[in-house]
Amino acid sequence: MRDQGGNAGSIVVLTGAGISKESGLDTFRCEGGIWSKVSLEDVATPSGFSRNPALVHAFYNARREKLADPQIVPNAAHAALARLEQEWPGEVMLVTQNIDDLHERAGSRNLLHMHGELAKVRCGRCETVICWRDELGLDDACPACGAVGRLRPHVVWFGEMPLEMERIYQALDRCQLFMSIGTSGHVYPAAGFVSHVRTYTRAHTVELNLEPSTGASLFEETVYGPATEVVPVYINALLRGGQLPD
Ligand code: BV8
Repeated sequence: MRDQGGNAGSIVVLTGAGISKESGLDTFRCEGGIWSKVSLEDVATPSGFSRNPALVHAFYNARREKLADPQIVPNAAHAALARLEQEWPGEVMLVTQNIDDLHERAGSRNLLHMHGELAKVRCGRCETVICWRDELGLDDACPACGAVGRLRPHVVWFGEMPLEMERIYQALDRCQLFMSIGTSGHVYPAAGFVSHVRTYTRAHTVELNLEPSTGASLFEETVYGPATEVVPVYINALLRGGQLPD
């Protein structure tokens, strides 16, 4: 489908932890997932951080260390999304719930991390955001203002406002295709994007996931299977056809 101007049409892609699963990173709600090992209230809420900052630092230090493992690399699904952005003649906006950097490392550039980034920390005093790939602890000082023990992961916890929401809704409002990949559809506002698109646009909506998400019935099209299989096939067909589905 081309928009009124005969343009190729713009695409918004939402990804979740499932797209990084085959790269070796855990998901949250699958069997054996992150939330089956630790309580999200303890490690992914502001109250958990103020109650026990050392526990939260240990949780994110372990995930930062895992992400630094040379075995953890982008997979074919990440690569296919980077290719879509490079080769699709219209805009491709990638919105990820993930805090890993696998999309960047695969080559995606028009990318928004709505839940923050594991490789960044933020100062609770001066709000400066700093790249940080090492361990973070209560003895560390902010490189910008010098405050000690005030650094926290630059990650959006439950009850905190996700990042870049205005840019995300602007992209959703002008898209002709909305793709949701590797997410269970549990966490809002991301889980509400498909309803927003269905309500305010005529965009085609497709879910590509290992199994039906909570919001599966809201998608016009659904494709199930491992991301490294179904995502490249779907994107190759899009690029070959040069048209968005009606
Ligand atoms: C906010 C921290 C408001 C980073 C995370 C209605 C409206 C608005 C808010 C709410 C609402 N109802 C409830 C809320 C509150 C809450 C919420 O949604 N709670 C849920 C649990 C009900 N939302 C919030 O608090 C959000 N903030 O709304 O603020 C506000 C307003 C004004 C002022 C201030 C605030 C903040 C949400 C962000 C929380 N942070 N994580 C981190 O540590 O990573 S969320 C956490 O879940 C992760 O970030 C993750 O990204 C996110 C979503 O999970 P998924 O990515 O979907 O992962 P999951 O394991 O669930 O699923 C994986 C899927 O992959 C599965 O479907 C599986 O089948 C599939 N899969 C597995 N393997 C493969 C695969 N697919 C393909 N291939 C494979 N190989």
